[in-house]
Amino acid sequence: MSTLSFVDPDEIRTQFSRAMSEMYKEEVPLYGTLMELVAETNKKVLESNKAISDYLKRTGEIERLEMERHGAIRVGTPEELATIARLFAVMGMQPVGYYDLTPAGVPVHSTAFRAVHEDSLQSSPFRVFTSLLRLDLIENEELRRLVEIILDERQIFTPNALALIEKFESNGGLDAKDARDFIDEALETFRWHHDATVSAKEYQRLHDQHRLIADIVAFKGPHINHLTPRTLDIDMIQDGMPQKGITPKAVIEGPPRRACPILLRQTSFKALQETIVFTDQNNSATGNHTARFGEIEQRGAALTPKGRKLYDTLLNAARAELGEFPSESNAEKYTQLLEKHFKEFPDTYAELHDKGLAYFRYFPTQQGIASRSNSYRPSSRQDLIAQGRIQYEPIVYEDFLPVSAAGIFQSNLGDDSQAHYSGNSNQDDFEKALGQKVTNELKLYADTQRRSLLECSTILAVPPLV
Ligand code: OOG
Ligand code: NI
Repeated sequence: MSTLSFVDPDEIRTQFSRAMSEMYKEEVPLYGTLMELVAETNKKVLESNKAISDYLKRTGEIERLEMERHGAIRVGTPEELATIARLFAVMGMQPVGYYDLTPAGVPVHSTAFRAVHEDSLQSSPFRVFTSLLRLDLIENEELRRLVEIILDERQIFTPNALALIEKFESNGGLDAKDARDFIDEALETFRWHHDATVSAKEYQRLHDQHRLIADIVAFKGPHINHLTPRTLDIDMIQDGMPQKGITPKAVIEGPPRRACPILLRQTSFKALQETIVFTDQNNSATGNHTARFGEIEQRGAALTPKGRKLYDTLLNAARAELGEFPSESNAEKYTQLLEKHFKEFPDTYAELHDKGLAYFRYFPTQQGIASRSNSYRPSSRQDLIAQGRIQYEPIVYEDFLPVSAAGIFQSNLGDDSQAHYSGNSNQDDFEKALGQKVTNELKLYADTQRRSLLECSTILAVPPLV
């Protein structure tokens, strides 16, 4: 078979992300309402803020804005995780980063499946935050055994999805028809099923251990539990939600509002209570389950290890001074504390750049191209910047933040479910389950930065810049 007839994995991901959004809008109508609010807000920002709109046009981000979203799923076994990795690979998504959620009392560890090259991210930035249940943290042996038996019996992939994954792997791609079928079949894994696979009593036992365990174990598959569009002004969304009949979580996770956004700010609306049917019930006798919600994010610059260290220090300082978990009752105080502590974090792109706090992409300027000469020997990239031959823009942070993710989990599990796990972070176990190593996200940003510098040196005909 010729590779010419294969559909580009970036294209499969784009279409899959769209199909997933359509399905979720139907399943959770409030997500549709949230999408409308995001579209209205982004439009307002683009109309009133020329600097942002110019910036998004310059970097091409304006084209991915509408498509921008991430989702999240939770799987139960190493086998499910390994097969999910193969399914996402068909769409050009690789596991990036390792997140340990146990310090926040959530018995999972996670990665994010996403595209890794800047060109692929540009065509579709769709990511899926994927968590694996840590069965080793369930202390009750009998319950652990029950979980194993239930999970052993389920198959979360359709036979056709599995066949198409194999076809992709052996042929190196899928043609147009197979790609279309693959999207339909893959979607089934993420669909909501209102009939549980356990009895009411079993559900209660799982739920009593941890609400998340019931969500992972009691259903036919790892239903998508939220989808998240990207907004240009998350504070405006947080304030606008109640007017649309949406209840936001108490605080926005991540850094405070800034002139130069960094990393990721997130908020969500609380999970909905949904009717489910247990195996020992029928449609007239039903139970309830709370799991699915909507989230919104605002993304900013990716930070270098030095920048990230400063971020973690300031965030921890603000939280330590608050002295308790951020909640409705201390939300205002938390915002003030964040703002106070983050005054230490430089808030101009020039400082973020010169102090090595964030990653940047470099572009040759018109002037640089016009004055290109083979005899010019710059001593550093700072020279070229000072002479106006190259320019830079921050690289968007494509990943997640463990403290924020924990806050999102918690707000949707209810505040009554704080558990304490003594087990430690176990990236090795996670990678064994996954069947591969996760990519270090910082390396990807450094690679993108380096590639852009090399491109500048080629275009400007100067020796390779570092
Ligand atoms: C995942 C929560 C984390 C995020 O955006 O940080 C997350 C989950 O609830 O399964 O999605
Ligand atoms: Ni999320």
